Amino acid sequence: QQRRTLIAGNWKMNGSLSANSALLGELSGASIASACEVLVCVPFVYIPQCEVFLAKTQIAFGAQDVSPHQSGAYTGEISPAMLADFSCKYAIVGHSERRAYHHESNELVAQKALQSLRSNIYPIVCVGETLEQREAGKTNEVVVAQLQAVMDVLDEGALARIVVAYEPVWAIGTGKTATPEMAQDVHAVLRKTLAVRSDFAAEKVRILYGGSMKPENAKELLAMPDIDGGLIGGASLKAVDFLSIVAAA
Ligand code: 3PY
Repeated sequence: QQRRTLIAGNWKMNGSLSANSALLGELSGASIASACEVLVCVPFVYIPQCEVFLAKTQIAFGAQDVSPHQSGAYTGEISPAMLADFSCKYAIVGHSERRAYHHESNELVAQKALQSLRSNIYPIVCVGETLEQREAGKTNEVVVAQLQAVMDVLDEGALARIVVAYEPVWAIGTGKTATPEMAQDVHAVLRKTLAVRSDFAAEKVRILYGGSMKPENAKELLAMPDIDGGLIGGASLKAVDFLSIVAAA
């Protein structure tokens, strides 16, 4: 398996200029194994701060959302081309908080992924089921539909450049984590879905686990064959915690 592990922090709507400089300072001072790619996804307004702070480090930075359009009359939106202007490398799309609070559909998320790739921003496509859907036995159906919508708008080459993040909604910010086996089962389904379209993409695409990944559970989750990294919420705000997840990778 040649997929490089990706440990991505999702800061969500947290941070300040001074808190970020302390956190980014600690992260950039740490020694990180080259086998692991480290990324922080920060609120839009702090992207220029990351560009300055992380310029000479191995740590990449990204956004937590992006517009599905490249420019025009879309008040309040930030386009992929604008992110690229600041050397931003990734954008999270379709996080469950955006799907829930901003009513983002699978099709909208797919457009965001497509437009991101056009500006060479790698989209981290989040998929995941709610507790109700899991209990109804619909987990696979839900995540496959979420991924399929993205696959429908991308050609094979573009598909191979996305990152997928499986985040069970019931495990986000609740402290509950899927067991490594539960997560692996869904990751395997996602990889199989990619393979129906392209074996090349299925081999290339990294599938991250997200949802209360922390230092205590990172190692066993990351040991699973189809778990290629993590999308880390709360634990990415503390340098010691985030770095100990990086060390587990
Ligand atoms: C979490 O771990 O809470 C996340 O939502 C990461 O994106």
